[in-house]
Amino acid sequence: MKLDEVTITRAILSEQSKVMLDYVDIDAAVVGAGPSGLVCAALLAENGVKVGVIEKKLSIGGGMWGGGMMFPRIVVQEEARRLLDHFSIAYTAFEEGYYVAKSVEAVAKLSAAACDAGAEFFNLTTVEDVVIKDDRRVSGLVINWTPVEMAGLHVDPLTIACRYAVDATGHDAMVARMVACKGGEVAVSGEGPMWADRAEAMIIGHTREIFPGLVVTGMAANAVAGEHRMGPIFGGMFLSGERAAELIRKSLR
Ligand code: 48F
Repeated sequence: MKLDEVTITRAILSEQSKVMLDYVDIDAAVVGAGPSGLVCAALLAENGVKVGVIEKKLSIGGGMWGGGMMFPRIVVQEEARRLLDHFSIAYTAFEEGYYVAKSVEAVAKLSAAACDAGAEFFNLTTVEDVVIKDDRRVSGLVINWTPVEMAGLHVDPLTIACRYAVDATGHDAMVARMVACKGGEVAVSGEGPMWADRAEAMIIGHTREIFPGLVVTGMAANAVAGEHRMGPIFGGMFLSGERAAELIRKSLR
């Protein structure tokens, strides 16, 4: 078979343009492809929700790749072990209730699960603003290519519509901050110092719809609430992603 560069180009442009047109209006837009966003997206997609994951970096996986201080292992506690099983992430038992998984495998399996279930990924894409109209609800996201932002180019963004936006942007809680600074009744307290036990216990309660149409999950949920950080234990991230998916699924039903 003789290969033609222009056919390769047409293949990419044609397929991706179709997807982008289709995803201009979606049920759930998950901002950030770290562990909480990936779990949320995978579980939403598994339940038939049309979900797009918008990730500003080239790579998917957020802070999970690096494990603890670049030792590529994550710890997951008993309460979240069923989610390791659900996503077929292998683990070994350490002490009672502590399980250790490979960070690379965790990212790969969560990403694969989200893809298999039908979630679409838009990497290299930064959310730079939100749409809030008279109904005082986040009804869309303003997006641009990350390299545009990095180069400081003056290029206007595009906008997608969503029934729900999920702030899974981690420690910075970027979408919540956008809503707060655009006059939404949202306060972002910022995360507290390390306290793994408390941070993991509280994160599920902090995973909630903080403004109509905006659900926070993962470290963003703790940062909004002024809650502690937890370091490289990831059960809370998985459970928070699951909780966010559950909230949205129930509300869309
Ligand atoms: O930080 P991140 O992994 O978020 P998470 O799911 O997990 C936190 C843990 O990794 C760890 C921890 C717990 O165990 O403390 O830190 O809460 O992933 C957040 C993702 O959001 C992307 C960012 O590149 C990262 O991959 N992101 C941030 N801002 C934007 C964004 C934005 N404006 N638009 C698109 N993506």
